[in-house]
Amino acid sequence: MSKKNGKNGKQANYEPKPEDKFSFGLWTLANRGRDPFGDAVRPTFPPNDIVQVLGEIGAWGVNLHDNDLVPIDATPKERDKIVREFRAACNESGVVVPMATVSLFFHPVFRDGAFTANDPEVRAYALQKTMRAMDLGAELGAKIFVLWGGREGVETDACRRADEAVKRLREAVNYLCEYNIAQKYGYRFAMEAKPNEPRGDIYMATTGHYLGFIPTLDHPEMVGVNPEFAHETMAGLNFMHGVAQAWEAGKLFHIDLNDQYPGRYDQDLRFGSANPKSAFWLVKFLEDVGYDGPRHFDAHAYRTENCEGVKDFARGCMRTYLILKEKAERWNEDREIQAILKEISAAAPNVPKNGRYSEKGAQSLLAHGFDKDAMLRKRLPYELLDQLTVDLLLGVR
Ligand code: DIG
Ligand code: MN
Ligand code: MN
Repeated sequence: MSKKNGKNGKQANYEPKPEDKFSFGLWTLANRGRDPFGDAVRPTFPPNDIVQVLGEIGAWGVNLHDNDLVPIDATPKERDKIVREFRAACNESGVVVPMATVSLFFHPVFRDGAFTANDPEVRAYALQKTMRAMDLGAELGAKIFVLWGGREGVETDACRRADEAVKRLREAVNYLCEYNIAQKYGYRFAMEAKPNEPRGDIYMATTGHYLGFIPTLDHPEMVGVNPEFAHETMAGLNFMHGVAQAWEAGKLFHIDLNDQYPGRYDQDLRFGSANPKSAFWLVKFLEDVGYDGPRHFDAHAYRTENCEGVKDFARGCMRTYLILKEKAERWNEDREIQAILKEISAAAPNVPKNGRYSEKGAQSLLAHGFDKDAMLRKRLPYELLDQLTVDLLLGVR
């Protein structure tokens, strides 16, 4: 792709580097374009070939569900051979495995959920499968384990009480935290929310639900969140706000980047392709706070794409992130923008400070006279501030 002028007129370089920490799930490039109304349009893309392509296009990491790599009924011998060859492919391409996860949603046995299923045998199998997926991830060097409860939900609430589902989920996560400790894997668990699809309603529908759930666990320090742009957007939420709250709580353990038009099924679009302005505020936040985790793209190419188009999709995710990262740097250096920020945050003299409560402070606050007319005269030039942002994003500033 062409290089445009970047910061200070230097040739911009939007080529990804390992230090950008861009990662993709095997399932993203392997997506063959099936949807509920149509069959696959692309050939299978074997894991070891995906790793090679990721290395070629500058990605840092590759992530996987257990069965993205090892078929569910593989024998131990077959499993070990597959893992050995995959590790060799990763070493050959210089691609690392930062995150592992488990498919508790594809096999029909999970049709009623996994950890929250009504059948205790399914719940037990879900635990066993997850433990084995943790073993696999640890073997590949992963230190983050994502849990997405895609089937943990209902079409009818006649099937179980919703608080019983919470209890079952807590029991499973507590158990897996103990397994993590016993095995000395050093995982941090990242819980991923989604409001619906494939179930009519999914428990723990948003990142906020998980932030309320985590403190009730036996090992809350071991558990964080993996917010996904598309999922929070499906719920009609401002994605960056949820990410900011998770970050502020020390719980942003991973992130799933993609894009999504509101009010639609989970589109998992190329990052920044639908809402570049929302993507900008997200990238700006992650870079401003110094987020050092993986920039993971949980997305896939349009069904209309061929194999080359899948590479275009993956390059586009990383390119857009780097373009928006540069825009964020320029926003932070823009004199007019920064002057407005300084003005709108300025406090009039002798305004009582809020901060922590004190008897003296409270008395002073209660005694203070507020001149509401003077407060109303303070301008809030947000239209100008936002237009300057739009100018910058549209490349005319
Ligand atoms: C879907 O958004 C989920 C699954 O693909 C996976 O479990 C998780 C990992 O990022 N995202
Ligand atoms: Mn999704
Ligand atoms: Mn995801």
